[in-house]
Amino acid sequence: MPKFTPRVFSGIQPSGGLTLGNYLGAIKRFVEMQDAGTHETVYCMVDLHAITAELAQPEKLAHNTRELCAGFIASGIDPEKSILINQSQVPEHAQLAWIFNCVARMGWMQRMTQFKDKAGKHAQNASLGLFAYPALMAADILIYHATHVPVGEDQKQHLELTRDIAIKFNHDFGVDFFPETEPVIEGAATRVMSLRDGSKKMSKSDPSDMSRINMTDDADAIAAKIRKARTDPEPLPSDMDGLTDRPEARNLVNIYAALAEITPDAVLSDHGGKGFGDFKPALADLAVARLGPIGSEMSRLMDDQPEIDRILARGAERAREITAPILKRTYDIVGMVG
Ligand code: AQP
Repeated sequence: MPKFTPRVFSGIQPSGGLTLGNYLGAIKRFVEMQDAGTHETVYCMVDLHAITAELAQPEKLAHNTRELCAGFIASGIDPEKSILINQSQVPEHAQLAWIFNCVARMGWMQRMTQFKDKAGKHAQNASLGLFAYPALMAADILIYHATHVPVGEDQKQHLELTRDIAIKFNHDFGVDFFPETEPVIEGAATRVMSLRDGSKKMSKSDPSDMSRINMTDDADAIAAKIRKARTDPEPLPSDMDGLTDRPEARNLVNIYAALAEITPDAVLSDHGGKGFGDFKPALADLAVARLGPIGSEMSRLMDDQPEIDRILARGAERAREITAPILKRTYDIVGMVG
């Protein structure tokens, strides 16, 4: 008998509209892991994380949280099969995070590249929450004793920190209480790049809307963004080795592969030798066929916000059946009376 129930946890910030990067790097994998039926699955809108970058925007946060919930469901997350929650409705996440703030070392946190990227040159002005973000993320995962976390490649370092926190806690208290969670970083699109700059990740918060495909974009917007995506003048090669120094071309091939559920090499065996004048329309057709129905379902779900709120309230109730006892045991281990 394994010590820990096979359980998947992952989350997405309601810090803007969902992008194709979030979909291919995260949500599509969430659905596959849910449907595989091998693990319990818990998926989360991490609103406490979203406020680390931008706080005083209450209407926007509430809208983004409900829209993200609609995006999860429209993409195939079934709130009966998976536990679907909004982070702040399950208070044990933040309660465990405080303990982990006292486990994690300053030196560990200072090495986090996402903080450096997001705080940029203005680190002194960044919120304390942005600095502590990875400790809250560790709590999100470990409050479920999650064994697996599907994420995009950018989250690899945070997953390593989660393991370090679990190991230190277990070691310091002489227990075997938190699991060493495994990241699941798989597929052709674990790092979808900006359509305007092949060296930058596609991101919700990029100031240029042309850099990303939003899951709510209509067919014309998707086609226009792909048509205008930055590329080079060379035709596509016949294998992936030919894309080594061509990040923008490689990005479009990877996106095609992930959407078509084939390998990048299979894309090149069909399209090798073609220029972007031929390849981009084929990619646009595929993207519209795959994403269009999700976008329409999202807007249909958004018309019934009370139903979204009911789904989240029910998800929080189910989640707390797992998180409350784990927090209680953590408090007992730490020596908190009560
Ligand atoms: N471009 C991407 N390619 C592959 N996976 C991606 N993810 C995000 N962007 C890409 C994955 O989506 C999940 C949720 O990410 P998040 O919203 O929690 O935070 P993020 O990684 O910071 O995403 P964004 O879009 O860049 O948000 P902002 O702009 O607010 O910072 C994670 O599993 C992530 O790997």
